[in-house]
Amino acid sequence: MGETVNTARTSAPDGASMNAHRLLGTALALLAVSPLFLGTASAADVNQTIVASGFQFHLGTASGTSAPTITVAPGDVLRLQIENVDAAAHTFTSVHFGVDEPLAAGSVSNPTVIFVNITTDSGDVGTWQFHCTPHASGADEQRTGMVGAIQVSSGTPPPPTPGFEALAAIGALAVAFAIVVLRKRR
Ligand SMILES: [Cu+2]
Repeated sequence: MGETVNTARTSAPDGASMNAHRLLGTALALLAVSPLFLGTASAADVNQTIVASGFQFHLGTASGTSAPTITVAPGDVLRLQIENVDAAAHTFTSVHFGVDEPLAAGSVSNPTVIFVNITTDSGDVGTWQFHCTPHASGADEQRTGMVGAIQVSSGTPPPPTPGFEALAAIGALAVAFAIVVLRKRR
C-alpha cells in the first residue's frame, strides 16, 4: 500500500520540477528580450512653445517658466513655436545649433510667431543655450539675460529606473511562479 503512494509522489515532483524549469526558462528569456523594449529610446518629435515676453523667454505661455531648459533625447526633433508678445524686436539665436532667427515686435493680441525645428543627434549631448542677441550678454553657453537652454540627454527618455523596476518585477513574478509550482509538490 505504501509503495503505491510513494510511486505517485515520485512522479508528481518530476512534473512540477519540469514546469518550474520551463517557467524559469521563460522568465530568463523575457529578461533577455525585455531590454530591447525597455531600453530603446526611439527618436521622437518634441513640440514646445516658447514665448518672448517682458524681455525673457518663457515656456509654454507668457507666464510660464522663464529661462527654461527644454530636455530632449539624442535623435529627437525639437519643434519650436516661438512667439513674441513684446512691443520690441528679439531674436531666437542658438550658436550650437546654428539658428539665428529674428522675432519682430508683436503684442499679446497679435503675437509674432515663427517656427524653428532642431534635429539632434548623439553628437549634441550636452546643454546648449539659446538667447536673444540684443538682450543677453556674456559668452557662449554662459550668457545671462534673455536666455534659455536645450538639454540633449541620452538619459531621457526613458529614465533607467523604470526599466530596472520592470526587470525586477518580471524577476519577482518568475520567483512567485516557481514557488507556486514547487508548493504543488507537497
Ligand atoms: Cu530680445
